[in-house]
Parts: sequence; structure tokens; C-alpha cells
Amino acid sequence: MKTPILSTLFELGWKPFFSEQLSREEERGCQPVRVMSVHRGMVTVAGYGLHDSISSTVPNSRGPEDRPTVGDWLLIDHPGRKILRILDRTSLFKRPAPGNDRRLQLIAANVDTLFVVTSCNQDFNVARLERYLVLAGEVGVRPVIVLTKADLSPDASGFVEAARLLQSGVKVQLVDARNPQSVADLAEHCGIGETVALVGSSGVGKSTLVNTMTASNSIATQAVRESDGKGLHTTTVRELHRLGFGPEGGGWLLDTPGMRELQMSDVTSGVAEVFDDLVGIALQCRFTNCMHADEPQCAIRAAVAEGAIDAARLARWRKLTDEDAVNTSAAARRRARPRKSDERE
Ligand SMILES: Nc1nc2c(ncn2[C@@H]2O[C@H](COP(=O)(O)OP(=O)(O)OP(=O)(O)O)[C@@H](O)[C@H]2O)c(=O)[nH]1
Ligand SMILES: [Mg+2]
Ligand SMILES: [Zn+2]
Repeated sequence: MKTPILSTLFELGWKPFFSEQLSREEERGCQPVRVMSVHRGMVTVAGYGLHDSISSTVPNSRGPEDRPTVGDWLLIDHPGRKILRILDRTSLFKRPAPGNDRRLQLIAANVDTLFVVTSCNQDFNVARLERYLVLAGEVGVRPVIVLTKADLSPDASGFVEAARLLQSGVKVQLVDARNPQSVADLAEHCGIGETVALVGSSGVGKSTLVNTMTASNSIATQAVRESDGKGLHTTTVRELHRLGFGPEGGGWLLDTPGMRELQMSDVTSGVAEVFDDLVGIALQCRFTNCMHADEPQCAIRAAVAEGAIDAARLARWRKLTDEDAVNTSAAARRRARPRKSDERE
């Protein structure tokens, strides 16, 4: 490929990881494009000299992970604008879809940093934040906890402290999402070609943050319900938005709809990462398969008794571990079953 094409693709987030996947023929005859948003049966893509909606059909698609999701790099044929294949991803966020069938829902691909957004009010919930951190750990993406509505909280420092305790070394940023000066520090995670996904409950200010960081007002936002402070699920599509800093342009912000629930499946290593302190202590238990219930010489129970670990945090660790085990084996059973259609995005 020639340099000018590469420089433009570079701004879109193109990396050697992707170009190495192309054969010589593909480099000549096909075009890589990035998925900006996904709609029913269609994807909006951007590439060199191209910004268009095309059919989202992928040939020989076998499983739910073979569908394009926002952030994906696709290889399309030039004249036909048909998807030839989805390039391997540097990262993939997914979850069991809400509802009873628990099919897989893809959230975003090729993300570099995850902004876990919550506000300094009743939305702040350590168990939910831990779930997002587990997801980031599992996917291998750096998390930043963004605490919004600092301006509405009489004592925001308490929220900052509680957030810092969730995972050793985790970055926490306190902002007024409507204020450009207040969010300026967040831009460091979003340089040229970098992709940041924003996740969190409805109403915490994800779209407000994107609007402020991109110095635009293009995304609709809506005041939260007064009675309980909950959001009204204003954003309905996941979409990449470009940061407009400087002539070169900046990175990409992926706005997502607020999630009602976040079930965990296939996140064993993510859980181990967020709770690495507890995992370390459990290594000292006499039995390698210790359930930390009534086994002799249990290091976890000893640590609780000493006050070295927080019993509530221990309970959350166990809950996540159990949930992961149940959902992961259910997912494995589903994968083993032959299936005709799996059309949900
Ligand atoms: N005072 C104040 N208001 C904020 C802040 N962040 C967001 N808001 C307000 O909170 C409301 C909800 O913000 P949105 O940006 O729509 O929230 P969202 O996270 O995108 O919600 P969904 O799209 O429903 O998932 C809007 O009225 C915002 O103006 C903040 O830091 N301070
Ligand atoms: Mg929104
Ligand atoms: Zn034990």
C-alpha cells in the first residue's frame, strides 16, 4: 500500500496488527474499512475516500463473533462494496445478551481504552463498576473510571476514594462532563488513531462527555428522571465519534447505550486480574481447591478474621466467580448445539 493511504487509515486506527493480515493480492484488490456504527442489516463504514452504508453480511459466518461490530476492521471488495471478511481484532467486548436466551452480544472491537463512566450520586455502585473492570481485564484493555457530575456532589472525594479501592492502580478521573476544561485530561487517552469506548448506565453522561470532548452538540442527551435519577436510555446506537483536536484530528470515542445489566461469561482471567489481591491470598490456602467455607487452614478466612480483607469485597468476588462458572458452561453447551439462525446484533 502507498503511504498516503496508510496515513489516512492510521488516523482511523489502522495498525500493523491489521495490515499484517492482508495478502499481497488483498492489498492490491481490496479495501480495509472501519465500522463506525451498526444498524439492522447494514454497517456504516469509513475508509480511504469512503464513508458509506453497506450490507453487514459476512460470507461463511459461523458464530456470533463473525458479525461485524462497531470498531471492527473489514476487508471489502472494491467495486461491489461487499464484506469479504472481518479482520482479527486486537480486542473484543461482548456479553451475554440481556433476556433469557443469553446469546452473545458484541459490544465493540479494537478498543484501546475503556472509560467506565458513573456519576457521583446513586448510580455509583461498586459491584457494577467491578463488572466493567473485569470485562476490561478480560479483554486486555486499560480501564479509566470516569466519575461525572462532580459539580452536583457536595463531597466527590469520597467517590474517588471508593473507586480507587476497586483495583490496584486503576485510574480515576473526576469531571463535570459538560465542562471542556474539566474533561481536558481525558484526551490523553485518545490520541491520533486511538479508540476509547464509553460504557456505563443510562444517564451518567456518556454522550455529554463525547459532545464536550469533540466540541460539538451532535449527540442527543436528556435529563435524568427526577424521581430516581435514572437515565431515559437516550442513546440507542453504538457509534464512533471523532475527536477534533488539531489539524491532524484526534482519536475515536465510542458512545454506547446505557446498559441495564451486565452478566459475566468467559471472564475468569478478568476476575482474577481485578481481584488479584484475593487470588494471591487464596494461594496460601492449604487445599488448592479450597472453597474458603469450612476447610482447615484457609488463608482467605484467616485474612477476613484479621480484618485484612473486606468481607463485602470477598462476597462480590465469589458471586462473580460463581456467575462466570454458570454462564460459561451454559455458553459452552449452546456452542455445542447446532443452530440455524443467530441474527441478533
Ligand atoms: N451537572 C451535570 N450534569 C451532567 C453531567 N454529565 C451529564 N449530565 C447531564 O446528565 C443527563 C444525562 O446525560 P447523557 O449524556 O444523556 O447520559 P448518557 O450516559 O449518554 O445516557 P444514555 O444515552 O441514556 O445511556 C443530561 O441532562 C446531561 O446534561 C455532569 O458532569 N454534570
Ligand atoms: Mg447517551
Ligand atoms: Zn481458602
